Amino acid sequence: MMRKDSRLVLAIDETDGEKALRIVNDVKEHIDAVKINWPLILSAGPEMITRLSKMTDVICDLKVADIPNTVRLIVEGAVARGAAAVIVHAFTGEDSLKAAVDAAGGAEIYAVTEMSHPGGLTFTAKHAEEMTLLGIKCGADGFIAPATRPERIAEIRKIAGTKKILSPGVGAQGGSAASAISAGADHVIAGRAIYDSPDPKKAAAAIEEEIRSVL
Ligand code: NUP
Repeated sequence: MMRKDSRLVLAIDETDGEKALRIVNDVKEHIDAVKINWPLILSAGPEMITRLSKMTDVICDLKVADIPNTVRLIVEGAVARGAAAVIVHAFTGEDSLKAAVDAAGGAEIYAVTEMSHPGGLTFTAKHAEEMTLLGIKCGADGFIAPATRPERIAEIRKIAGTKKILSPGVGAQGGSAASAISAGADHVIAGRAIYDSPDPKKAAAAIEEEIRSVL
């Protein structure tokens, strides 16, 4: 189970592997986990999952969207490399989502509900509540909900109950950490606002402080 201390997760989409490791090392006292996505895995290799897992919990944001057998293979591969959690899509339906939960073992599965970018309104927003219900039915540990629309975090929280909510979209996408936490997020996810900053440690500390101010 992920720490719930600063309530901040760093999305490390920096594509230079060594730089990514330096940044995570620099900010690790301000974050509960690091989230790794395809850009870093494709540029620096899946061994980044293992290397980062020696520093903090690693959430693999693979947004898995496939048939159950493929979902199982991907989730098993991420967990074997040291992932503490894997993010999957929920629109694939009950069998695929259940396959992710079954394959995770002791790791956590987070299902995407409504995506944070403007295009997230086209399809995902219309089915976010249903996808949350499906996630609960399948035994997901939590959900991804948009910091760019805190009112939607509040709606998803009503359905999610005590399940965890992680909210991306803080900073570069215009969302506020304080608003997301106040709306019911357990953790906020911030990427560019930290790793693209001239002083990532200071940027992470500032977000941590903003979160603390509304707790
Ligand atoms: O709805 C989502 N929005 C989103 O931004 C679901 C996500 N997983 N993400 C991810 O969060 C996105 O892929 C990126 O890795 C991170 C946000 O990064 P930034 O906008 O803070 O730089």
